[in-house]
Amino acid sequence: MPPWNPRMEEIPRDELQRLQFRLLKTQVYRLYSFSEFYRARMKEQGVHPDDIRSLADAAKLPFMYKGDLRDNYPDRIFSASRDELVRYHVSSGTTGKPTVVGYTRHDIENWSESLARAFTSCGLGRGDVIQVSYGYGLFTGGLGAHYGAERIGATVLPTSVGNTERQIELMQDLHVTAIACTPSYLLHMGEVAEKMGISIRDDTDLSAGILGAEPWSEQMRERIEDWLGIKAYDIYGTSELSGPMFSECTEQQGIHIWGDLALVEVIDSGTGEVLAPGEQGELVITMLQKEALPMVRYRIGDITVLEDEPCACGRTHPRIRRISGRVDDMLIIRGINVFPSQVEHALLEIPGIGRHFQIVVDRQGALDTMLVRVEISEEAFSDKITDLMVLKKKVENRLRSTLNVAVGVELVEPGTLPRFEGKSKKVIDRRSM
Ligand code: DLL
Repeated sequence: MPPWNPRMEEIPRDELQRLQFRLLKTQVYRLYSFSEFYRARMKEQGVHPDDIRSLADAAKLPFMYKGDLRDNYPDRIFSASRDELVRYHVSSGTTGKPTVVGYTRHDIENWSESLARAFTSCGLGRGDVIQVSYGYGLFTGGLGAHYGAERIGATVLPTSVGNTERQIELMQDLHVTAIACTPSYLLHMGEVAEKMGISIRDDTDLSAGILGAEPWSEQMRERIEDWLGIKAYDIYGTSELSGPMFSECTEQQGIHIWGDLALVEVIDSGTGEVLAPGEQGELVITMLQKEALPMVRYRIGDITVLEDEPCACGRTHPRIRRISGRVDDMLIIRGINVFPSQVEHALLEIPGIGRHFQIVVDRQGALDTMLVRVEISEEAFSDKITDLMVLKKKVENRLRSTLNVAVGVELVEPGTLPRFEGKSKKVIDRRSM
C-alpha cells in the first residue's frame, strides 16, 4: 500500500472545495451512467448530472436511507462488479435484514488512508503500539483500525474483544501506548484491571484511547482521562461509509471529516433543508470516491453540528461536533424528546455516581414511565442509608431539571449492571416488547 497522504490534510480550503466539486461531478456522472438505482432516484427527483454546477448543487441530489440498503439486500446498489470486490463487511442492524458493504481495493485504500490520518491526528505514529480491541470480523471496527495503524508504521496488537484479563496483561507486557475500542469497553477494562491489582494510569504505558462506535459524552471523556491518565479521542464512522473514518485531533475540538473523501452536510430532519454551520441537525454524508457501495447524501440519522472554521491544528477540513444522539434512538417520554446522552451528561456531574447506568422505559396504562438505574461509586456505597436517600433525591432532581420529565431512579451496587465488550446497550424499551 502507498504511504498515506498527510499533505492533503492542510490543503487550502478553496482548493479542497474545487477538488470536492470535481469528485462529486465524476461520482454523479458515473452513477447516473452505470447504476440503475441512482439513475432511477435522480430521475424521480428530476435532477440530471448536468444540474450539478457548484458544490452547493449537491443539495439537489436525492437522499439515501439505511432502508434503501436493506430493501436492496444484499448487493443490488453495488456499482462495482463482483470480481472487483476484495472484502465484505456486514452490519447487524437493529431490525430486519443486515446491511452488506462491499469494498474494492481502492475503497480499502481510502478507508485505511482515513484511519491513518485519524491516528496521526491523535498524535500516534511509528513507535506506538496500538491495541485494537474493536471486534474483528464482520464488524468494521477491528480490521479498519488495524489497517490504519499498520499504514502509519505503528505496531498493532490485534486483541479484538473479550478475554479482558489477558488483554490487560498484554497491554502491560507489550508496552501498549494506545487502545482503540468502545468507550464502554475501556471502562470495563479499567475496572477489571483494578480487580487484578493493576492501575492503567500507573502500571501501564497507555497514553491514548481512540474511542467510538457508540455515543459518549464530554463528561465521560473527562472521567476516562482523569481515571486512566490518558487522552481520550472521539472516532466516528458507520459501516456504510466504510467503517470508522473520522476522528478528533489533539485539539479535541470536533471530528475532522476528510473533505477529499466525504462531503458533509447537516440538515433539518423535518424539512430536509441544509442548515448553516453552527446549527444542530441530522448528519448527511456523500462519499466522493467510494466505488463498490457509493453513498450519496446518506442520512445517517446521527445528530450533530457542522463547524466550518479551520482547526487550530492546521487541518483545513470541516469538522463536526461530538454526536449528541440519533434521530431514531431519541426516546419520546410523555411527548418529551429524551436522548440517552443527556442522561449520561447529567449523571456524571454528580459526585458519588459511578460510570454505568441503564434506562428502562415502560408504559403504565397510557403513561410512559422512565426508570434510570444507576451504579453508585464504591465510596458512596459505604455511606449511611440516609446519605444514599439524599443522593437518590439529588439524582432525581438533576434528571428532572435536565430532561423536563419526571424520572424514577434506582441506585444499584457497583458492578451490578451489565458490561459490554462491543457497543453498549443502555436503553431497554419495554413499550415495544
Ligand atoms: O460503529 C463504525 C465504527 C467502528 C465507528 C469503530 C467508530 C469506531 P456501525 O456499526 O455501522 O459502524 O454503527 C454506526 O454508530 O451511525 C452512530 O450512531 C454510532 N457511532 C459510531 N461512532 C460514534 C461516535 C461503526 N464516535 C453508528 N459517537 C453511527 C457517537 C457513534 N456515535
